[in-house]
Amino acid sequence: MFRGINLLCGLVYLSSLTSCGSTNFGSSNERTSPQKKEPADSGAKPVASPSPIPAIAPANDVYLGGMDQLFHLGDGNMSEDSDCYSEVLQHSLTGTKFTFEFELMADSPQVQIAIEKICGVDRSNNQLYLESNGSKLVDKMLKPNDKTALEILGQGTALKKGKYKLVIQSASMVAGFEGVVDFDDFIVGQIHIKSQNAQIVQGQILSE
Ligand SMILES: [Ca+2]
Ligand SMILES: [Ca+2]
Repeated sequence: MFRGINLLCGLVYLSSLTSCGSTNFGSSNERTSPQKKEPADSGAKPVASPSPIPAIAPANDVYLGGMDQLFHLGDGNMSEDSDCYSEVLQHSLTGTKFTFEFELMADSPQVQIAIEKICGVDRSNNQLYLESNGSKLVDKMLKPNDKTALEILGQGTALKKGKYKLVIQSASMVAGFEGVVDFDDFIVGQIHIKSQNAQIVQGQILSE
């Protein structure tokens, strides 16, 4: 599973820039458009991640992807009054769903996980979960007031040796008069994992 990090495929970004120029999106507003049910999962395979993702050395205190990499989720279409607009624009769009894989090399009685950088969340139904062996250990929604550090696992949470996935999915909704599907655009980064005694090995960082 953990064979390395995929490099950026620019196709996703280029196609979204093309969409940005379409007048269909002129009325999309992440704050004021009526919210509707998300469409079913497209079943897309993981294809790319932002480039280049720095490799990190295994340690018991790591930032997945390093300290400096920020990940832009969404579709690149935002109104200027959407949260954190100018900062989100500075980061290349890479997909609507991110999976951060890591492996805990031993049982640990205390593991902490936090997303220390998050900006641009306008909707209340962006999904976040921590999964291992098909079970969701944490399952929550990213909300507009999640602006600074977001605790995923608090101090004192025990985790077993094994592979884990932290998944973040941008919320979609139908916006404007033409029924265009819009995804909430926001950035996340500084995904900080600490364990009391076990080394943490970064796996792949995937986007869809
Ligand atoms: Ca959007
Ligand atoms: Ca947003």
